[in-house]
Amino acid sequence: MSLHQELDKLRGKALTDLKQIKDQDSLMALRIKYLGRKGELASIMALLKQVAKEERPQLGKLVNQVKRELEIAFLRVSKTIGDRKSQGIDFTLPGIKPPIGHLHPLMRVQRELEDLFRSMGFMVLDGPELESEYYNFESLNIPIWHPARDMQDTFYIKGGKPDNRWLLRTHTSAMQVRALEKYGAPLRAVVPGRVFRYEATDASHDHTFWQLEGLVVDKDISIANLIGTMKVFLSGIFQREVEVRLRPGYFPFVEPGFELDMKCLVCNGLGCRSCKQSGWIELIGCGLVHPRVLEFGGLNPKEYSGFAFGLGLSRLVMMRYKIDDIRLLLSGDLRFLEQF
Ligand code: FA5
Repeated sequence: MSLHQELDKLRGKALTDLKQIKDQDSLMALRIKYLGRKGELASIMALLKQVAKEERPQLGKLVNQVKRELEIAFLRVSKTIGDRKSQGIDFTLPGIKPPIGHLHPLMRVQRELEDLFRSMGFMVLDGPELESEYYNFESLNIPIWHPARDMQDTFYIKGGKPDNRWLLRTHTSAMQVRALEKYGAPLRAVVPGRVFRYEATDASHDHTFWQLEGLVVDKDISIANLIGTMKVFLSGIFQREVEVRLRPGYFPFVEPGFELDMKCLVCNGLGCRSCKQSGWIELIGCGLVHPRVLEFGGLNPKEYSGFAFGLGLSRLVMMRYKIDDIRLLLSGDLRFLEQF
């Protein structure tokens, strides 16, 4: 058989073998067999030396042509089986949706509130969760004998000074004097964040929950400013007017102080376990900043006044999504979280 015929035979055999190939491993083996360094084509090329000099250029050209043709054929087969194998896809089947995470409902509402308050000219501040007794209580006019300071009410951390221990902050109000110290007046700020209490938990009380503090200090601030701000942000977050009631409430760091309740949206005011059958849910503590707090913040209460509020953000989320147990929020239960 002439070299020419041998080449032709090899070409035909390789192309026929290629048709049987279904996976990359056998393709690789076939490639080595025909195109490898010690493969069949290489042996034919080695024979070129024995051919008469004048025939060599023509035969060499032919060998290269066959080589190129086979390389292209191998590449084509590799691409088709590669697609199918590496992705494991049958394009006729419906696709598999990859799981994509999303924001926790608490964080979603927190960010909406931040945007809302920013649009009203408020700064958004962050504060430490591990706080000193001074900022959490003392600077808020909560004296040492106040029951809120009780070991049973609060999580104290070992260490710290005997007269200024460390604790997990019980409210975002701990940021009031910190903000006044840093930014002075006039001031418009909100502080969203996690707070902690030694609490017997129930459907509307958790030991770890979120609040959003608001603090406005300027000249001639009145209760009208406080109520106006509450109305704007509540209708902003619920996208409609919501029914609220304001009643007197005692907080040592405001004077006068109020509690704002909202008609329970879980039961539409009919009474359920979330609102303890009352039809109303306690949502916000608020009032005009106590002169002592302004003083602690380095301001003259004769010159400045202000209002402050502490929104129960976790409860707002309950109302917004009609969640009937606050403990679900931090339960980590995906069956719950995937509903949002
Ligand atoms: C305070 O925490 C005050 N710092 C609020 C304040 C700020 C008053 C500024 C005046 C001026 P209170 O303990 O009532 O107050 O909590 C405020 C809100 O947090 C409540 O209205 C309620 O919505 C929410 N809250 C309180 N305790 C819990 C709890 N255990 N679980 C979930 N939410 C709670």
